[in-house]
Amino acid sequence: MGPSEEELRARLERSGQAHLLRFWGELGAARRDSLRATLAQLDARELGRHCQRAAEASAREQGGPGPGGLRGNWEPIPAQFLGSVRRSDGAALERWEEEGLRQISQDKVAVLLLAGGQGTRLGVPYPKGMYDVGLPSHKTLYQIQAERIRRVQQLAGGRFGTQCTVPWYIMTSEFTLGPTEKFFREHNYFNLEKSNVVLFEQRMLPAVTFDGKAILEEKGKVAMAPDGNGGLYRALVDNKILEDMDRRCIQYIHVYCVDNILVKMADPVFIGFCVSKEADCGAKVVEKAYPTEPVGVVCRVDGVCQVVEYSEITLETAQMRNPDGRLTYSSGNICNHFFTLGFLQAIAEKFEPLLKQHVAIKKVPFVDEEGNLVKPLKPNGIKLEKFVFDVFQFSKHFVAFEVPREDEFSPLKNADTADKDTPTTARRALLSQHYRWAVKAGATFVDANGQRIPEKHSLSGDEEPPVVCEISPLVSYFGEGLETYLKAKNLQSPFLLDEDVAKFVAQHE
Ligand code: UD2
Repeated sequence: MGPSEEELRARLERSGQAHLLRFWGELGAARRDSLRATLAQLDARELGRHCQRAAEASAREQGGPGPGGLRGNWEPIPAQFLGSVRRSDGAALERWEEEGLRQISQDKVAVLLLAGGQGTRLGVPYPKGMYDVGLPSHKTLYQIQAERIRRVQQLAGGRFGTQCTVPWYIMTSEFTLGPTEKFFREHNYFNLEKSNVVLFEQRMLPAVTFDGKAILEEKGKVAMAPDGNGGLYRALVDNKILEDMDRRCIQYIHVYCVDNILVKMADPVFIGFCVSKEADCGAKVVEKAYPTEPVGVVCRVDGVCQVVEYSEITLETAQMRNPDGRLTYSSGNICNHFFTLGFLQAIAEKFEPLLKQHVAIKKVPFVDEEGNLVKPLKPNGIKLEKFVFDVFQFSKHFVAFEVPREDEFSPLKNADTADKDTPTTARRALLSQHYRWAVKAGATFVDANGQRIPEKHSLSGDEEPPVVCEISPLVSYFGEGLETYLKAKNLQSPFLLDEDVAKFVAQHE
């Protein structure tokens, strides 16, 4: 039932938010119940404090230099904390891979997907993970990820003779939970064990005006947004996820964002690298492509490893270059993080309240005093968000690991009207990678007349491959094992190597 109208009104008055009931008299029973439920869940005192904090934080941001200004003693991430695929020899990479696979084979590794974002830039009304970028298979991002989990389980289990599981934790929000759950159910959890796919929900926070009033988006609805991907740490506690991990004897967690089509889930090399270095916290990075690329920069400020987000770094800092012409702050965050369970427990128990509140100033539609719906032309609202990487400062042993962009990073952020990070660029990055794998495995592509199509050997992720070749993650996780199916084969474009084709070839060899 929740609090009565009088109780609600009294509480909201005490926290300076009584305007939220302005249209109460006009609301029907259903809308009253829903507004009451939102307000009850917010807790009036907490709401008052949140509104005040938001107004203060935005006033501070607008007043002085942003946190990305050159305050404090900045330096790029020192070499001793930075591993690199390109700068490591084959033996080291194999050792890390072996170590990672060993941990996976012993059921000590979980993956955790951050999928609570609204995907505003892409502009689709459903969760981004359900997006199909137009591959020949028409697999969605969720399906690709599920299949990579299945494959890495097979690889680790095969190497060490175990049956192992990589549980998949998925953080959603009010916007994404329902459709994500339904999608997984309809697709039979992509043949993963349902009990090993754990969906949970992050909290929502109200958007606030510059003078500290929560915004009514409709007469009976407060404008709410997820509390940022750093809302993860509260959500882990709210939903008892750390207990679940502990019960499963998980020790290492790979956290990643939903939209990178090349993401290597539970990447054995990254896990093995972090475990070998005895890190409690780690981040994958790529070399930044250009100064204003929308990725955070991993660096040290006053001796503390952290990420300075792209929205908060000054242009001047972002553009700084070394004498050799390379960007000084070149370690681009790709939202792929490694945490030990012990580290996450320490964050949950001690440090979460200390995480910074980041301010985003947005145009938030609202109802005016007369009840008219207004779509503001200028920003009018403040949203406070926490960032997932802000816990790095509490790490006792932080490492970063640089990976080749063309193998590991192609995010889907924008609709195809933009020129970067679109469905087209994501599709191209994946198909280029699969083409490179196929050529390396000894495949030859021929046209309709049987004429050989000359290979392109040094194809970057930005270039259209000469043919269309897609390889199912169920057949190969990082290009391994393809010779069996592709060596000395003449293939015609478009070529799709899925599980059935692989089985057929294996049976007829
Ligand atoms: C993120 C990183 C940025 C860079 C970039 C690479 C953060 C804060 N920034 O920026 O440094 O690595 O990715 O692609 O990590 N999400 C939630 N709940 C929320 C908000 C977001 O789960 O309340 C998820 C979202 O679904 C996505 C991930 O967090 O999977 C990243 O969110 P984003 O796309 O808004 O982040 P972006 O591109 O600004």
